Amino acid sequence: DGSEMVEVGNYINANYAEPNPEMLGIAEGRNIIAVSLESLQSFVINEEMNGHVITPFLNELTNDPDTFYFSNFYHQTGLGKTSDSEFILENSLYPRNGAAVFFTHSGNTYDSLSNKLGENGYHTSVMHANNKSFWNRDIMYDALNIEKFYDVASYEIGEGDAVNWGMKDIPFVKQSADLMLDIPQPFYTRLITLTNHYPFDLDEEDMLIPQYDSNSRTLNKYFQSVRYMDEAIKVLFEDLKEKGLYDNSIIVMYGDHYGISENHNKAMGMYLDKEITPFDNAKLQRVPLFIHIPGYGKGEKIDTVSGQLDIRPTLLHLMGIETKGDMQLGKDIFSPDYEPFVIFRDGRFVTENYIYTTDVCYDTNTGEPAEEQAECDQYLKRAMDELDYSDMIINGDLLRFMTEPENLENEMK
Ligand code: GP9
Ligand code: MN
Repeated sequence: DGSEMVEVGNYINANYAEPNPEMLGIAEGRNIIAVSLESLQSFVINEEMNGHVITPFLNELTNDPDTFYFSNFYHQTGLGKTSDSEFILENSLYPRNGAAVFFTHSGNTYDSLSNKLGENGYHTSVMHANNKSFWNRDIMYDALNIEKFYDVASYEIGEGDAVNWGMKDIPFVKQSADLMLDIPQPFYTRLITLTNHYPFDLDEEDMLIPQYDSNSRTLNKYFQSVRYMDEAIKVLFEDLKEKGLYDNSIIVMYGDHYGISENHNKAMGMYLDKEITPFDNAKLQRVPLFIHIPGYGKGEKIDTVSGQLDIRPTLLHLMGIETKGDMQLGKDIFSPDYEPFVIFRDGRFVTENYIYTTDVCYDTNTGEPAEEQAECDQYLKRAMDELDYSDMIINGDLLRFMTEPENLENEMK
């Protein structure tokens, strides 16, 4: 109700992180091309598998002067997997616990990234070669004010173009770049890749490295499948350049959620050469984030602890769009007020010094339980509060009060 709105609003205002004046608007007016990297976790970046480089193109980007690469960045998704990552990116709110918010709250009012960019003259869309109703996307995209959904019907899937869950990523990114040529600029489009999805099956010709040799067929195929996705991203960059879409765009790429679950701890332990503890499992929730700004030249590797909820404010500020007063729970990672504190949907959290999981406060430096378990207590309380506030916003459909303030006035009478 209205009083919840006031309480949540106070919390959000108190936690607002101002944009960094040096970063505000550095990508203003450019097109935004976001890429959801299916099931991509950070543990493969800048690493090898039995002597084979797994992500050669992305590795190059981690050292590229036009790129910010975030190496300590966490997914914050729950059961809604890809759809949760979309929800987080668009709204900077937590998804729901135990249910996919794309199904349960598609009737809400949202102030999404797409909505905000739309208000600033952008044409907004999503590109994904799957049925439009998967994850209830067609309905939720209306609620998120996404102008156009290029679903499977927008793609031509020729012979040999499909594997595993559907259209292969390489033909998908090529046709997506073609589709972009028809969108009036500036545009914000989000590509959702699909090939690197469990069970990670590929056609022979797309196996660019061998499989791994553990007791987990899933992990064995994962490396090979990730290698194919890396190739697809390289093709996307080439195509954007060829089509003249590259120079005037910003490309934001992020892993949507983990691909290898805890069921494969034994095989993962063999690959990482250590026994996987709950501390390691939490660290394995890192997914890569790349913000690539052609011609920028001052990119860096950033090891700040950060998470998916931070993308919306960070990106909007880079585009020169302010977010003060927005009902978002993430923070601009470049802000001088940024606090490294990432809360997972299931209540685990990560700070610079601690990782809290399975009711234990771990020291991030040693990976062992902290000597003072109470060090986590203040964060634990805040983590619970923040998840509650997010649930309050979603369950109470509080954003309707933003678009129709008279509703709030009436409720407060
Ligand atoms: C399906 C794709 C994969 O359209 O987004 O979904 P996931 O299983 O990863 O949530
Ligand atoms: Mn996914």
